[in-house]
Amino acid sequence: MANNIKILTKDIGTDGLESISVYKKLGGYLGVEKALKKMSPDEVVEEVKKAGVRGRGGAGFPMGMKWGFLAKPEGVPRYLVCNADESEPGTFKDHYLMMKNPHLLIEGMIISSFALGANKSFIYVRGELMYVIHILEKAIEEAKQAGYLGKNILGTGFDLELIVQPGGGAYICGEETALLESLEGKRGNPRNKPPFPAVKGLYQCPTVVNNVESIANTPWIIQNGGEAYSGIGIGRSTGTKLISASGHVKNPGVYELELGLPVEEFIYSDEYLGGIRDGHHLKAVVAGGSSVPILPAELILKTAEGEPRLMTYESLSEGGFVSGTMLGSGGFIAMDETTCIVRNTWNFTRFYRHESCGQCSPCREGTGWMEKVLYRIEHGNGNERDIDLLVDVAKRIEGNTICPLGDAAAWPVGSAIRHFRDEFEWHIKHPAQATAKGSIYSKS
Ligand code: L3W
Ligand code: SF4
Repeated sequence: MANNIKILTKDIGTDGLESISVYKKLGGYLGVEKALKKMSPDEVVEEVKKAGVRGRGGAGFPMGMKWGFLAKPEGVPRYLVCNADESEPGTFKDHYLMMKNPHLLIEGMIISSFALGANKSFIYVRGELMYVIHILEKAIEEAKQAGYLGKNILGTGFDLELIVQPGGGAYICGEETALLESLEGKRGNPRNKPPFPAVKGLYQCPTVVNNVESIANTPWIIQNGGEAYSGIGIGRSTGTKLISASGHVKNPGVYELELGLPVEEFIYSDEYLGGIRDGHHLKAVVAGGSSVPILPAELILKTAEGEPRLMTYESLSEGGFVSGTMLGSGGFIAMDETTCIVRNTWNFTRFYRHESCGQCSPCREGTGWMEKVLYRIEHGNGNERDIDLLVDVAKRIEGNTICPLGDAAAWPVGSAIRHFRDEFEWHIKHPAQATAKGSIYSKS
């Protein structure tokens, strides 16, 4: 592993970085100069493939492979859409990156649009982040004035119009096909896949949808080469990853770390989270945003086989859904022993019930049902059959819906019961204590 390399955050902290003059002084837009003047679109795609960078929105799908799937029918426009609708509970890294270094994303959008042959590209930003939208619009105007956007960019003949679109204000609009519907001016309902957006996306034209962090990696990849990028990280988890850390840790915030860092080092070293708040200890972690399975402390630090768990796609999912989880979008939520897992699970489920678009019955009905059962357990009205009922409902949702929101609602419930069943049973057996104000589960 390289040592503590920063690709996305290296300049953050420099005064005035959001202005093009400061960004350029630090080497900004050299990636665009190189890609547009010295490389062909296919050569840019090739470098991204070599880099092995995996989609940073949550699914980890190889970015270069997705680019390679883009259909290119004669005379049909192609689009690049940046998914900046970050709404996953526990995930706030794209927000941070756009706010602190907007030109990095814009430079990435220009390089990526050039590679894909898109002349009109969109950044779909979570609607609540109006100030981020203003920062991006200002930066786009500066880039236009400097000749990096518009017609005949840098005299190369490449045209690009870049549009910032405020999101529809719903979590589901971050699902790529719901996002495309919303961008077309419709209600953000997910579409069935296939066809994938790479074949039929925006206005039924071939479209690549990539996350902010994925696109922001491209200027570095072009400047340093795909091979250099793939030399960072471990195995198929190449490069660095932004992690947004929250919960009961001493130093919450956004961190860029090289993939492969041991989870234990990430939690306990002063360079990162600095450990759990004084007088408390780690109980559980949700490593990749609220949608991924929760793990108890012993399984997040080490796999069931006793191997140290690493911050990689592979290591975090080691053990499958029996004893593993997912890196997901990198929303790392650490909980100490004062956390009531039943309450936490109810809270997550309440979120998914509220955000379900209602198109498929297992998700629409199942999230509501799980929320009601969790509410009654948490509020002292649970009965012995409720735990198995929750497991059953979660299983019936999983894999049976149009989009991943259904799975995302089922996994936290299934994993919380798998690892903390005694806590659910305690709530049912001790209704008075479970309902006490500020009730915290305690085995004592
Ligand atoms: C062409 C094929 N394209 C796959 C593309 C597909 C998409 C990407 C990944 O969900 C996950 C979800 C959340 N031809 C293709 C193809 N593609 N096969 O590859 O696709 P998929 O279906 O694996 O995932 P997804 O629909 O993108 C994303 C999880 O992320 N998640 C969500 C976090 C939410 C945020 C946020 O708020 N920003 O990050 C966290 O873990 O549960 O499993 O582009 O088109 N044959
Ligand atoms: Fe809508 Fe839920 Fe179906 Fe996704 S899984 S399409 S959110 S009802």
